[in-house]
Amino acid sequence: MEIKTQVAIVGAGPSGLLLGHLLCAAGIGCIVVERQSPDHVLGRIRAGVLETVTTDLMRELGIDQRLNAEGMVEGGFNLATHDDVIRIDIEALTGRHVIVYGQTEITRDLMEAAPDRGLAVIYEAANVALHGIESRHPWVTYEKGGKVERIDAGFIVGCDGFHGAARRAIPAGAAREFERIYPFGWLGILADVPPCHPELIYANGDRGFALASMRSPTRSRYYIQVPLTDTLDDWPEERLWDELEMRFNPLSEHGVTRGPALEMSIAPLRSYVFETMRHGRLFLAGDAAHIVPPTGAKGLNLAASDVAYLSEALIGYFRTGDEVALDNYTPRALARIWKAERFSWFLTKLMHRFPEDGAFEHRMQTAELEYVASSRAMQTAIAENYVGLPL
Ligand code: FAS
Ligand code: PHB
Repeated sequence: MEIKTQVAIVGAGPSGLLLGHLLCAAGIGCIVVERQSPDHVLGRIRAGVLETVTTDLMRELGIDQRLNAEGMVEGGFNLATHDDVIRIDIEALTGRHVIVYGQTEITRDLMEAAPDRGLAVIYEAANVALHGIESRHPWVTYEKGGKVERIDAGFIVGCDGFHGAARRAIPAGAAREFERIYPFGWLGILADVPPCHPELIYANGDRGFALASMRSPTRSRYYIQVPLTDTLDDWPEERLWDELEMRFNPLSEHGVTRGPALEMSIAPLRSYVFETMRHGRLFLAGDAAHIVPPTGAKGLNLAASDVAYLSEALIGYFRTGDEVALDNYTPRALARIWKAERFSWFLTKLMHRFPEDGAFEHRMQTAELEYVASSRAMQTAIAENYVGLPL
């Protein structure tokens, strides 16, 4: 079967679905092809903190009902050492806030609203391949039900994450890559237990980094820094709950409540930027183009700002033929991406124990945290970045 559309989107994660909704809402024809099943996509437990950049898009699309009902507005978050808690009052310092609402729920809301929007999403599309990206008539092929299908499009947008096919379709040497791989990972657990504290706590204690987050007043999300050599076999639930109690009971209002894990996973940490987000008629958005360590809660929100810029440029092109905004997409998006990369790297360096660090580096972390505690200017700088820099 041959299909023609204006924009073919590869990947139905937050980037692909947000972009598909925005284009569809503007009357631009688009189709999303996703290699996994809907349940598999929803089964990935990832981000938890949304900037208003992201929630504004959901409101603009009229898909923010559940987000407004269930999202937890957070006017502050906490940085802690093993025995001291510094509250960053983002509401007082910036007049803005963040919303705690899982990426899974954002994806579910976007998925469920797709049929009413008229957004076609093809799941379980195997072996997606991109063709003719340097021509004016690119196309995507994929396999489904034992047949090879083809989608001819005016543009292709790679929203297929870090391990997707789109970035790899760009010829080697066409872009500079920047990468830092961190010497540790995050072990995460999701459980239906009440959070230990009303706001997030990022802790840099003697035993390393830990994060107490949540999804709702009855569902918690915790992380601890683990060596890259660790696997889930090294972490029976009880051992992890012991660690979390040690780290957060002295710091939190309620103390840690144990419960059976709904999910446990270990995620590697990396900073990565692919310094072009366009090659011919192929664009990249979200994790397909960049990765941040989750410390700054930027990953999902950067995907949203990419999509905000790109949808505006594509809609403008299809309405007026003007290509200026398309030409400006890469520099415009990269300007915000690099600032988020910096903030995520800064907070990762400040809050984690690096194996190669010695006593001097630990003193630097201690001094920096003491300065944060004493300086409204430093707290404002952190708050501005945490709530998200302007588009
Ligand atoms: P995604 O990776 O979410 O989606 C890409 C989609 O493309 C997937 O559905 C995939 O199946 C599909 N795909 C891939 N290859 C394909 C192909 N060849 N053909 C068709 N489809 C294909 N961010 C935060 O802000 N906070 C966090 O705590 C946080 N934790 C994370 C934990 C982990 C383990 C990971 C990997 C990321 C985490 N992130 C976090 C970042 C994460 O939330 C991303 O920023 C976000 O998922 C980006 O969304 P997408 O760009 O849509 O990419
Ligand atoms: C989460 O709740 O999953 C979460 C929150 C903040 C982060 C990272 C992860 O910085």
